[in-house]
Amino acid sequence: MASYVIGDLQGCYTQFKQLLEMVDFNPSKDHLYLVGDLVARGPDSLACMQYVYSLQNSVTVTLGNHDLHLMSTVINGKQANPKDKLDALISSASLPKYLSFLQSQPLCTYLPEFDCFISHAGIHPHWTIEQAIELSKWGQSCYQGAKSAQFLAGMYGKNSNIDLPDDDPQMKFNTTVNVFTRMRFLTQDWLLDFDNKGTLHDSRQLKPWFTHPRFKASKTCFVFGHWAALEGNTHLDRVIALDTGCVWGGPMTLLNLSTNEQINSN
Ligand SMILES: [Mn+2]
Repeated sequence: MASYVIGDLQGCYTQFKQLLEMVDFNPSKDHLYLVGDLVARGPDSLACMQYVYSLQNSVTVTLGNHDLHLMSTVINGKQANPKDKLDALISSASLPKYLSFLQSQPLCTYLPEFDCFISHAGIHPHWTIEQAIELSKWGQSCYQGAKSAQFLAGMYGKNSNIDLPDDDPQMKFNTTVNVFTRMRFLTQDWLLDFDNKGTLHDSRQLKPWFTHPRFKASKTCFVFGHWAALEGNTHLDRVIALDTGCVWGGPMTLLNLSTNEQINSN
């Protein structure tokens, strides 16, 4: 049995299948973790969803911003942005089952056997693993529950705070979603910034979330996607960036959790 993590698919079905073939992925024995953003922008989001759905219990997805946006678009009956290239997926007769599948997936996961935490964008430096898992469960109850349309419609915007007020579920949901699926740079006070998606040296005022001292000597491994401009470089042993920008012409990257080996698609 092997466990693999693959970075952002974003509809790049060819490279996704190529990586699985390169490691001889066997869904009856192996487990696949996907860091999220299965869909949007790339050529074949429908094929990606079809294939991931077919893997069922052999796959775990930590949802990304594009996955949640797809959910929100469909559940709230909005038009998809043409640049997301989601028409074939949204007009598929199987869309309801794909949506239910996505709604059954978490925002983060922790694998004790590898001491490894996985989420789409990362973890806020002030959050413990336990707290992150609790927030993921709570957040999932929002996008899977009876008020999912409302929570998802209200998740947009650029609120930099990291408050988690129990008496304001929408704000708590937004903070949870923003950290797990949208975070890149943080301010000097470790608040969220939404305007920068460049590289490590773009800003003096802002710093990547993983530059907090907590991650420097971390035993726990943190795996994330979402930030193609990093080109897979965090300069930290235990913080692994897997979005290598396949949808922008780069490779797609797979991590073997048992060996720590990384493989790129062509
Ligand atoms: Mn993303």
